[in-house]
Amino acid sequence: MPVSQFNVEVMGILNVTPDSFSDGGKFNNIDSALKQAEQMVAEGADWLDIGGESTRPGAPNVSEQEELERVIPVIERCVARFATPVSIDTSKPKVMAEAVNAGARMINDVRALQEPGALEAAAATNALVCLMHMQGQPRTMQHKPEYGDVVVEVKDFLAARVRACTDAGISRERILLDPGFGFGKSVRHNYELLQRLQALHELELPLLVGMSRKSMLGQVTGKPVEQRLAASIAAATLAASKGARIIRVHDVAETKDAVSIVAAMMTGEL
Ligand code: PT1
Repeated sequence: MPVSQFNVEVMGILNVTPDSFSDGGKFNNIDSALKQAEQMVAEGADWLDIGGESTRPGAPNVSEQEELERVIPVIERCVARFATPVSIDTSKPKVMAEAVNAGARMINDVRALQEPGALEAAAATNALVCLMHMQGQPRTMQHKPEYGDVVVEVKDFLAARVRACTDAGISRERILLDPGFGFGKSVRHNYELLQRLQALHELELPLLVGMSRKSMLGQVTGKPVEQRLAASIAAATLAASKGARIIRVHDVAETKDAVSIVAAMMTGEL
């Protein structure tokens, strides 16, 4: 990679999933999501990734109506209030369309536009599209993930999805790729993907990666989710040094500092 092309963006995670312990209803959720967004913007987030469907291992499905009610009001308010571009984390065509209509600039789909109507919905926008690899579905994906060569299989899958996108009228300039850490992968699979992340550069598209607080970090450090900051920073630093373009994280300020050190090393620009 030419040093002049080195730049890493930090994407802040904004989950808009209901708080079952709060009886304040949807207003409370919108309010607390906006407070969180405001903090991530102040910390220098380059993107806000807004999602209303949890896709972590074991998570249940959410209805279209529920997802729309969770994310659209938050996207509208973030777009109105902040200059930071917004990404919508969804697999549902209707949510993609309404989110972009509300001002979202990236469609981040952990199912890589494989749901019926998703390719067409994305093609009808001019948003960026992040295509992620997942083996199986969130509810069951960690049961027994198996691969021949995980890197080859992820790369072949992503190449096929890029082709499906370009066939549907989504130009390559709009596409980012994500290996999908923690999505139907054993701890060994995840670290092999991280070690060989450069192999995905052969597809010649920017990479987005998310390892923040994930169990692949807990399985090495033995720490619960609320004590994975240092491991998350290490993972972000490694991904940045291997040329990832966007790092999706919970802890924006800390990750910005970490990737700024990688950038200083890679470019010599201080
Ligand atoms: C991701 C990602 C995402 N991750 C993109 N979008 C999640 N593009 C949601 C665990 O093992 O990596 N890339 N949207 C969150 N998913 C997980 C998966 C959360 C695994 C936790 C784990 O702990």
